[in-house]
Amino acid sequence: MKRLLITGAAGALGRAMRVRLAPLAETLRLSDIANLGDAGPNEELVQCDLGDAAAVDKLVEGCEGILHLGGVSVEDKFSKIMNANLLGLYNLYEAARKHGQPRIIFASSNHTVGFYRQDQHIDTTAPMRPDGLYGVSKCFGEALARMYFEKFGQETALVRIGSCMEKPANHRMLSSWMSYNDFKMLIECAFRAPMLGCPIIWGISDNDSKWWDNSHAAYLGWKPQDNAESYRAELDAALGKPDPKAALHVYQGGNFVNDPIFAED
Ligand code: NAI
Ligand code: 15L
Repeated sequence: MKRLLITGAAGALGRAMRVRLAPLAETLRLSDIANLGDAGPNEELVQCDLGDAAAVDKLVEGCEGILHLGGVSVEDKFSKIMNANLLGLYNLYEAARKHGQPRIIFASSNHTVGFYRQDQHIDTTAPMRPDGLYGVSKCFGEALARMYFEKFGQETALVRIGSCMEKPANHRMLSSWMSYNDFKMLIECAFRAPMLGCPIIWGISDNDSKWWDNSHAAYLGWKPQDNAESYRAELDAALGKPDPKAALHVYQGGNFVNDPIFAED
């Protein structure tokens, strides 16, 4: 494509995808509220707040695809979540509606279903069970995207990312982990698919241990290559045997279920 917008480009996933997705577009437009460093040869940098409707409108103009990673990514004060994840998402979808409806990949989260137990296997028809206000904001995001699809035909891949990082950091992530390379391939499949629609996709690698069923999304042709299982021995040696009673090993959302509601200043 000519121009791909990546929001949240200064964050952990944004930095990982900035390099990997360069071949996908003639120009990467990288945006964040935080500093983005120096622009590379095919990069445009835009520092702005997702809560600023006029700035987001300009940000989206001229883009053929959007990877939306920007926003609050853990439990936080509601006012912060509201600005970035609720208002910010509305601003993004309104801008997309005005500017040709570029396909969107929305970084949703496993925390939409965090209160399911790890011995439960679910698919995307399972009712949401968010484990905090952050999870609720991702439920809102999925609902908003769905409404723009039903009403206006706006296509979005709703990727419920498990734990996307270099390697799994604990035993829970033997099930929730997605490698950077598998995420990159999912993004390519979602942008290249002749018809995307508005599917929910579990963002996980081909892990031996699975809670989530992605069979409904086979039409995208995404075949994750990595498997968290190859890190089990390393985790056992570093962390010992997991405590089966700890929230981290009981709930799909792990420790997020114990987060408090953060007080406003
Ligand atoms: P991160 O916190 O490292 O990056 C998020 C970026 O969004 C940050 O650079 C931050 O400055 C930016 N941001 C926050 N508020 C903003 C605002 N008002 N306006 C503009 N930019 C703003 O998070 P990470 O790990 O890179 O995750 C990226 C996305 O993927 C997030 O939406 C997160 O919720 C989602 N996700 C990530 C998972 C993971 O394992 N890394 C798992 C599930 C979901
Ligand atoms: C998320 O949604 C968070 O953004 C990320 O920081 C991880 O904690 C991840 O979920 C997870 O559940 O491991």
